[in-house]
Amino acid sequence: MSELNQKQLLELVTSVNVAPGNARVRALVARVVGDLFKTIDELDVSADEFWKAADWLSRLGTSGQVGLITAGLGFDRLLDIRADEADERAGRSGGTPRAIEGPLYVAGAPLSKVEARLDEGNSAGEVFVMEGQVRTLAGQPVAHALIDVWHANSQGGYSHFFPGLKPYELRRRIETDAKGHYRFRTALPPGYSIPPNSPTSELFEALGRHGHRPAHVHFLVAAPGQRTLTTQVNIPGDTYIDDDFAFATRDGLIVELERGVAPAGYESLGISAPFV
Ligand code: MBD
Ligand code: FE
Repeated sequence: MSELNQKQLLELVTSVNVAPGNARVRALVARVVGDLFKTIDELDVSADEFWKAADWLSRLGTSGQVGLITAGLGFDRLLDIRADEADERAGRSGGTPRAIEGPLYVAGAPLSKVEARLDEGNSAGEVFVMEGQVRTLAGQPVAHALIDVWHANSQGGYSHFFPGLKPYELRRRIETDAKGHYRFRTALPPGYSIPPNSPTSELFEALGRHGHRPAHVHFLVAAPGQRTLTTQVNIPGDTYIDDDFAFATRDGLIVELERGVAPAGYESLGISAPFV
């Protein structure tokens, strides 16, 4: 092809020459590639640096860490901030704040009605029970809502991603009763850390950032005719409660723990006083 300057090259990269293609994709690619061309030019990126970055991206993909880096670079929280802003504009305020799904959700966990044990009686950790009620923003109970709950084990690892856990260990779906109530028993999780010696940890080291999340439990709450809520609760007292690498903690999501108390009426979940 003929000689090209940078501007001509960028125009050619996203010019239509075979089929109409997809205008939205073209607009997005033109902007992102244009911004990268500009970055390379203005920050004087060398060929070595560029190919090192390309290699890092390849390794990131193979290691399955794309969803980890999007969270660590703030994209997941950005989408939540934008969703919050849209809610505010639409006058939908209040309710449990949303929090990012993260990269470790697995669909299809065992389903039970009203209550569940996530730990199957063999996960190490402090016994933790939680109960609640699913309500609409107007405060109406939501009958038969479906709640997905998932969290890490005592090593900070999630089933399906970390060796040594059974399929769906520490993951359950619970259908609420007619008044929106649910409850579960599990093993209180510790925090999560980015796997060492991985593409994500490499970038975080270069950025001088840590890769820790405070202890948390994830929820996905769905019901017919309702918008789905993706959220988390945080366990108080964690070192990283205000310093989450994934920017997913929120003030309204830190639960209060009552320690050393055997809740009454939990015999079906294997709890009876005196509490051990
Ligand atoms: C997690 O456990 C998590 O919840 C998020 C958001 C990112 C990485 C690991
Ligand atoms: Fe998590």
